[in-house]
Amino acid sequence: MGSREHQEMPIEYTDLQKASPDSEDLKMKLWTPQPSSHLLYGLCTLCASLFFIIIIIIIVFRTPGEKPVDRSMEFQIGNMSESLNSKVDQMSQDGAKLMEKLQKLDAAVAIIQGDTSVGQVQSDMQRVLNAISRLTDRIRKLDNGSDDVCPTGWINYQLSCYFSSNDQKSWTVAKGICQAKEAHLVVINTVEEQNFLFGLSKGKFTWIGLTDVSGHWKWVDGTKYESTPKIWIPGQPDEYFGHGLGGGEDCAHLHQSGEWNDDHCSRLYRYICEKNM
Ligand SMILES: [Ca+2]
Ligand SMILES: [Ca+2]
Repeated sequence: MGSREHQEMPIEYTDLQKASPDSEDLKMKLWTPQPSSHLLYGLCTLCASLFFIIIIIIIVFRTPGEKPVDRSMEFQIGNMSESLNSKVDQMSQDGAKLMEKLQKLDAAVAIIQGDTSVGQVQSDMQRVLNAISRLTDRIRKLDNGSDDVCPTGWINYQLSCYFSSNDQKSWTVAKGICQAKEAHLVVINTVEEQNFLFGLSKGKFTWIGLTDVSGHWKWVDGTKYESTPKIWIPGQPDEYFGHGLGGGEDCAHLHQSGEWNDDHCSRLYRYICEKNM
């Protein structure tokens, strides 16, 4: 089209030469397109708007770039959750173990309360009642002017009467002699009684009512071995087998020091009987 306009220019110029210089037609023919300031302003505004739109798009598309941080946080939260679950499981297991231990303790307490302690308390109460009865008899005898709280030949100490032999017998024979006297081979309940008996034995070998012929040390009157003092000579009881008498050593006696030794029950030693006052 542009080339056709240039080709038509000579024709129009000829027409212009014919036309009046002030005519509107001439002014229209002489006009050439010029960029206006409004158009430039509009273009600038459009460019600026596009620039800002691009900036906003860049910012918007840069936001997903922060997702690795979010994923890292999600990963850390996941790890914390797993760790927390693991700790909860561990606490649950610990709780089960603790409950099991408590049940065992409860069972142990029940056994102690139902067996040893109650039995021992009952035994002690019976001993106290017997002692009260004997004290009553003693007071009655004293009121009647009698001072023989123990039979002739017996020695009183605290709530018991003691018979110290001059002859020597085997442990088994000595036990029988004491029973015949309505007594028993002496049972050492306290350190004080031990000290008294040491004086009574005068440093002689003397049988006491303690034996492990059954495999466990027992007092002849049923007193629990665990509840009494144990005054063995250091290294005793040694269950010595080298004496040539057969077997080991199952019977206890006071040694010269008053401390205890286990010896063969057939040995002939002095003995001490004990019975309640
Ligand atoms: Ca005793
Ligand atoms: Ca011994």
